[in-house]
Amino acid sequence: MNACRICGEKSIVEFFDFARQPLSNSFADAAAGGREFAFRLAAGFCTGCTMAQQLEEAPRDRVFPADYPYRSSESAGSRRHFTEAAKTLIATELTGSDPFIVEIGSNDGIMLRTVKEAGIRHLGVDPAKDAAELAAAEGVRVRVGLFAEPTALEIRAADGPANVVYSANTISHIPGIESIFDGVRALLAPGGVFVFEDRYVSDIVENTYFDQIYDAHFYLFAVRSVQAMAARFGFDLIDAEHLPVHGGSIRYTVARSGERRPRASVGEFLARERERNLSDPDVYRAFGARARATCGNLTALLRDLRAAGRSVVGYGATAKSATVTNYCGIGPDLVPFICDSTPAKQGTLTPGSHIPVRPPEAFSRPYPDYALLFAWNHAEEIMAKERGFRDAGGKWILYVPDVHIV
Ligand code: JHZ
Ligand code: ZN
Repeated sequence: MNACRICGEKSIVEFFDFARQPLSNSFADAAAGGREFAFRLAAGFCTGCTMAQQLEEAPRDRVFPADYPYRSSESAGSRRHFTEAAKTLIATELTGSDPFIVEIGSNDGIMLRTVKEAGIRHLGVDPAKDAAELAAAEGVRVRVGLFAEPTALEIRAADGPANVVYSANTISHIPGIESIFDGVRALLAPGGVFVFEDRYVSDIVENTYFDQIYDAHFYLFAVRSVQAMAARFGFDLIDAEHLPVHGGSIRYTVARSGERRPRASVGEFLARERERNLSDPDVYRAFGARARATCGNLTALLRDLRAAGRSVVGYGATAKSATVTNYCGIGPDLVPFICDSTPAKQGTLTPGSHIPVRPPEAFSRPYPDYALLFAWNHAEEIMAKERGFRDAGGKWILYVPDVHIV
């Protein structure tokens, strides 16, 4: 039995085994043709502290290399979301004299651009050098590297303590999470807050978003498990807010223990999670069974369409799609290419499944009969942008919450 990465108890119940999987963002490696790194992707639930997590970890320097291709500002929805996030922090937590905010995993600087424009002191930290350079080109202050206590101490010595440490879609990606909390403790000013957003396991389970499990997403956070984790490292969870991004996320706000009174939202989420039996391993096992059924239904549909001579193209070479294509066994024979707007992904191959990635312009030359939407979390934006596809009689295939055609 595996030991929990948070509480150390040997109390993890395995609920899904995806077998060997590649790294979800290693598009360039796949295209280079050598042997691709693979690891066992499996998920379990800790009956001790309630944290859902992976059973084996892919090395972080491989998961987040200098040429990590994901760009946070690639979608209009994401740009809007991070502009709003920055404005909210500016209005609520960055109101004192000469405030300072540090972002862990700042990517191309999309959130900090708004902070910079407001004239507020800031620093982004990210190991993805290529993305950090894009942030710097926008005038955002960045430091290339991983965030941990030594980094935090250096930042504090140079810039003073931070009123806010913010992070989106990053904290759940870091197995050795104590290094993050040690760093935050060293960096936060008295009364400061650590605000982080990550996908919500309740939404994942409820909607069978099995593709949200891949190398980077080491933990699947819930309000209860995050509260327990924060307490373990000397912090109180003082607020939780549901966000619609990525199929449902939560913005957690934590403060040093005893510094701030928790808001009512925390208790409300805990009650809802009890109602949904989110601490019952059977709920996760049932999710696993539904995910297997989805895979079977999706490959059956794609094979039927191929047999009927219908063309299918993928849309959005997401990290999530690595799990779908590799676990379900979908290769270029069923989906000959995937369109994606990210320049760093175009001209490469999808990790493991080796489906060519092409620019969105390839979509209409000519339109396929069907498009498999891997970027389902951007459905509205993409379907609006690709209105011509529907007008030409094209149909979208979705596989969450189950396989259906729209
Ligand atoms: P999207 C990544 O996951 C990785 P992914 C990471 N682990 C994470 O947690 C989240 O992001 C935040 C393309 N696209 O956002 C761009 C179009 O082609 O679902 C992207 O490659 N046309 C850090 O990769 C992909 O789809 C469009 O119009 O699952 C979307 O990726 C739009 C809107 C997007 O995240
Ligand atoms: Zn645990």
